[in-house]
Formats: sequence, structure tokens, C-alpha cells
Amino acid sequence: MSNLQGISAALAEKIRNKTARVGVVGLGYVGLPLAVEYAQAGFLVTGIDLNVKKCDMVNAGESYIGDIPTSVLAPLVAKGLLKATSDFAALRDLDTVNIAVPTPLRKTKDPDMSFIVASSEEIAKYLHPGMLVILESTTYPGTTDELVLPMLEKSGLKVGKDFFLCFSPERVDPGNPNFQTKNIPKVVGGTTPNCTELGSLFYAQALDHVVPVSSTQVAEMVKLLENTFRMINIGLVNEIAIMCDGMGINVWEVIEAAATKPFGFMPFFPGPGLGGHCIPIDPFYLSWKSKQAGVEARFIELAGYINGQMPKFVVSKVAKALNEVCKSVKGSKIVIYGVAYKRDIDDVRESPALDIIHLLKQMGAHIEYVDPHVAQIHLDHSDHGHSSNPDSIMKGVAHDAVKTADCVVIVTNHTAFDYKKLVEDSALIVDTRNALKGVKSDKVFRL
Ligand code: SAJ
Repeated sequence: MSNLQGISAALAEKIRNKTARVGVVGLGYVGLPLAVEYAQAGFLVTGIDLNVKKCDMVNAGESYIGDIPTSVLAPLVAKGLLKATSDFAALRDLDTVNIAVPTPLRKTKDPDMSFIVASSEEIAKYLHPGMLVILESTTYPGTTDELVLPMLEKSGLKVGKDFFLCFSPERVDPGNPNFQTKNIPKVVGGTTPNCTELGSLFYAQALDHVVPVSSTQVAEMVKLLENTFRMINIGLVNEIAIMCDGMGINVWEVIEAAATKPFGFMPFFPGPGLGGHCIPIDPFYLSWKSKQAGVEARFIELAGYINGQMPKFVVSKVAKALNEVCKSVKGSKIVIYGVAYKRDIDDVRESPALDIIHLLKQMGAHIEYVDPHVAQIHLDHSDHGHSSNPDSIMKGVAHDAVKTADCVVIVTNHTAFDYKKLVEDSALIVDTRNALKGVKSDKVFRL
């Protein structure tokens, strides 16, 4: 039963008849696909991003996000359904705005809220009656109502009456061929029931399945549970891999057989470590907040430790493999096969490959890498890829580098790799992803 009236009823009508002007702040792997979905649904969409280069590319109809082909973006821009600007004043003319900005961790593993604060400050400047604001960036429970809401209400406008505020977790899985923005169920929770109703109505115009919940805190916690679930289970299976290594058991065979259980089990796979901008990071938003509530998040801390140790474990496997052929890491040529944080994408953020390269270089190895999706990497972790220092930049090499390598380490199992040729051309291989499943050879070592 709808209790929308006055301003909220007017906004509902604009959303229903698609005359609501939609804004998306942050045109990254979450924001740009969302903006495209709304343009495809027939809304006029304005993307807002501080990165002028991104805005220029959008306005030129050129995509820089793997999940959005230029052939999809260009026609929407040409029809005038989607445009981009770095000027937040555009918000004056918009009815809805989704915030999809980064929520990284500081070095101290405390949440870095600077992007959410900066965006909220800008939105507060241009907030007007009848606006719907939805935060999508993954964050700790309470962010929307405790941090964003007061900033918006400084305008004198009242939430639930003059403007409407929701949280809706983004669930984008970059590179997933089956689930993209439109067909991933969308959880949304509002500061007031009116807000939840308007947020649900908004998403129903462009997405297949909306899941309303009772508050912004529930919606914030849903996302953290999802990603903490993944991070902890990956940590568990990484520890199982280390146990199996010590007992000479093939952990991959164990997992494959366990996965035949038709209920009560979900396979996760060991790997070189946890990459990406979500799984290694989001759970620490939860542990940070729960500490404030006096509850120690021990599972998260322990899983974080185990996952963080995997690059070292991989390097110990490389040293053991070289030892089998009477070689040392020091002075060896080692080729890293795949540096993206997971298969078939070009993103190296938090990629364990960077840690493995760093550790092997520290031990005196000569390192090269092969990755068809990644032209170059920045080795200096602290600069997050912004360094202009030429020494910290490493360019990828062609496959043939493996022919003169003392050891090849498969860190990312891209589909594009020719694994049969890799085995033929390599003297020694450490496989951290079971990419060489079933290959029986003395030169292949596995996690
Ligand atoms: N990984 C393992 N073992 C596994 C699964 C993953 O080592 O069994 C590693 C991957 O190699 C990668 C990291 O964990 O380095 C994260 O992998 P991911 O598959 O979770 O990939 P993300 O971070 O790009 O996407 C995830 C989403 N993935 C899935 O649900 C499959 C989803 O959790 C979120 O929508 C998204 O993060 C997000 O934005 O939060």
C-alpha cells in the first residue's frame, strides 16, 4: 500500500513515466554499466566523474569498461540519452543520483570514506526537493544514515519528505558472462519507508529483480555478508591447500570430489592470494565497524592473514621447484603467466601477482610477465599505479619468453592462454590455479 503523496508522489510519477532525469556519480565498473542500463531503459542520464578523460571518452561514445562494449555505449550517446560531465552543478537539473565511488582501505586498514564524503558534499550543494539519492558504494553499516544523511539535511531539506535516501549494494562481477547489471537482483533499503518505496520503484524501471529491505543498515550489511562469506571461504580453502601440500594430497582433486555433494557444500578454490577491489577489502569495513560495537571480527582477521600469506606460499613453491633442478631463485629467470587479479579481466588492483613479483625480485630473480589483458604494471605498491617513475613500470612480454625461463608461474588462468604450448615450451611450471589440470609431468608443480 503506497503512502506516497505530494513531493514523493510527483517523483514516483516521473520515475514511472521515465521523465525523471537520472544522475550517476562515479563512472567506473559499477557506475558506467548502471548509467547504460538507465539510458537503454529510455531515461536521460548524466554521468558525473572527476576524471575528465573518462567523461570525454563517454561523450565520444568510447567505452573503457570491459563489460560495456563501445557498440553498446556509442548509440546511446549519439541519441543524447547518455552524457558525462565533471561538473557537479549538473545535479541541479537531476531528479535521481546514484553514488558509485570507490571505498578503499587506508594503509591502517581503516575505511577511506573520502570519496563518499566528497560526493555527498557536492550533492548537498545542489540537493533540491524531489530528489532521490542512492549510495551504492560498499561501506560499513550505518554510513548512509550516520554520515551521508546529516550532510544532505544541512540543506534544511527533510529526508522522507523533501528528498529520499537509500542504500543499494552494487554486485557487479566484472567479466561474468552470465550476470550483468540488468539481471543481478538489486537489494535496496531506505532511510524511511517512503525512501525504500521510491528506491524500489526506481530500480524496477531498468533492472529485472528488486529486493526491498527495511533499512539502509540492512542493505549495507547484506553486501558485507556476501563478500565476507567469499573472503572467509577462500581463506579456508587456502589453508586446506597448505595442509594438503604438507601431507602430499592433491587439494584440487579433494575439492572436485567434495563438490559432488549435492547439498551443503559450495566449492571455493585455492589460489595465489586475494585480488580485486572488493573481496580483500570489504570485510575490513565490517570488522572496523564491529570493533566499534565492541565485537572482535576474528574470522575476518584470520582469513585476511591466511589469504595475505598465499603469495609467500607460492614463492616457497617456486623455490622448491627450482631446487628440484638444482637452481636457486637468485639469478633465475622467472616468467609470471597472468598478472590480472582474476581470469579474463585486465584489472591488477590488489593482484597477488604484484606481491609475488615483488618477493621474487627481492630474492634476486629476473622477472618477466605474460598477460594478453595487461600491457603494463606498476610495481610500486604504494603508488596504486599512479607512479611516473619509469623504474616502477614493467611491460608485458610475448609468450616465447617462457622458452628461456628457468621457471614459469601461472598466477592467473586466462582462457586466452595456450596451456598445451606452455607445457611444451617451459622447463619448469608452478601452477597456482590448476590450469594444467590432468597434466602429468615432473616439470609441473601445483598448489
Ligand atoms: N578467488 C580465489 N578463490 C575462489 C574465488 C576467488 O582465490 O574460489 C580470488 C580471485 O582469484 C580474485 C579474488 O578472489 O583474486 C576475488 O574474486 P571474485 O571472484 O570474488 O571477483 P571480484 O572481486 O571481481 O567480484 C566479486 C564478485 N564475485 C563473485 O560473486 C563471483 C562479487 O563477490 C561482488 O559482486 C564483487 O566482488 C563486488 O563488487 O563486491
